[in-house]
Amino acid sequence: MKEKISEIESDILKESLSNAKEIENFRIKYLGSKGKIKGLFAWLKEVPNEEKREAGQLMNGLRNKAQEIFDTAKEKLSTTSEEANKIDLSRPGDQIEVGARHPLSLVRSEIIEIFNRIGFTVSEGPEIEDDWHNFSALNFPPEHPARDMQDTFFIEKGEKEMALRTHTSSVQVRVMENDKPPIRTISPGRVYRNEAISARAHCFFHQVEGLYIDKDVSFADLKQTLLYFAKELFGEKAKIRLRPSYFPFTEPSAEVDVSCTICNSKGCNVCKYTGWLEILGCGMVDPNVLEASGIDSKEFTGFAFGMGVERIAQLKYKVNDLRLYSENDVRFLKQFTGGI
Ligand code: 2NL
Repeated sequence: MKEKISEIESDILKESLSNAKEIENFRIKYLGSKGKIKGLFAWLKEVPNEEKREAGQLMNGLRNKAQEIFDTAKEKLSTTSEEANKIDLSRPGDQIEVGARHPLSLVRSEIIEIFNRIGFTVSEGPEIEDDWHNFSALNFPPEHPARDMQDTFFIEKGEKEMALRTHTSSVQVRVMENDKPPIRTISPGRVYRNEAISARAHCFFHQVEGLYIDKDVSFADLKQTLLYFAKELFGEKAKIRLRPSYFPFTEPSAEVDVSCTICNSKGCNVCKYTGWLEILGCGMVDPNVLEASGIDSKEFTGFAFGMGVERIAQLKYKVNDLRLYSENDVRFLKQFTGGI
């Protein structure tokens, strides 16, 4: 009997009690209702009377020892995990970095707001277009260079040959096909050109195009609308000038310059000492374009214009490399604050 007790005692001392599972196993093995110590007490009946007293004391001692080892291990475990979970509420919080809006998105919003104020709605459409909406409906002749693989990204989509839109005029064709005049809308969006990437060119950029169709819309309406736009965007002192130009979808067509806001038209390296900055292209919608979309060109006339958001943002924020817009370098992006 004594041997059995000392054997269990030495076993107890050898046990490892470093985690909750081991501690629980210890309890079951020695102190539980089917444990080894309980088993010893059951034997006590068979111990001869003269030895009972001593055996009982030894067993009680063993049980108390096991209980003590168990209690100490359990307490140690709970204090260490409590220690680890303790949160120091007096510590300062982590700094949360506040982002800034992308310059292109700031400028796009500004352009949209300016045209919203004079009744233009916003229309959007697909970036993958068919030939009709991107070229044919816009009066591009079949052999026009823009239809070349070198200028446009073509993609095969099922039976039909599709292309990444090269301008958002395609969205406006859809508007003309679906709505009746008067139409007064702008279409902001991403457009694609098959060009080598450099500081001055990228294979995608962002446009805002505008379209106004009604009875008796004239070139004077176009000029005044664009003057209003230039003043809202660049300040009350801004002047505009129009130079004759050519686009397949407008006739007559013009390119619009705004007086250089950087040097007050005195001449600087941004305006290349001309005092003027080119900001957009425009013109009266070609009657062929109106007819292609089902609008009677004898009853209605319209003007249209298109501008590059990168170009306007470049002038506003003096960005000298187009690639900065799409590299997502935080040192660049952090510089534009226009509210979140
Ligand atoms: C530019 C020039 C322009 C248009 C876009 C247009 C749209 C329709 C009909 C006629 Cl549906 N014209 N858009 C007109 C003239 C110029 O963009 O330099 N864009 C960056």
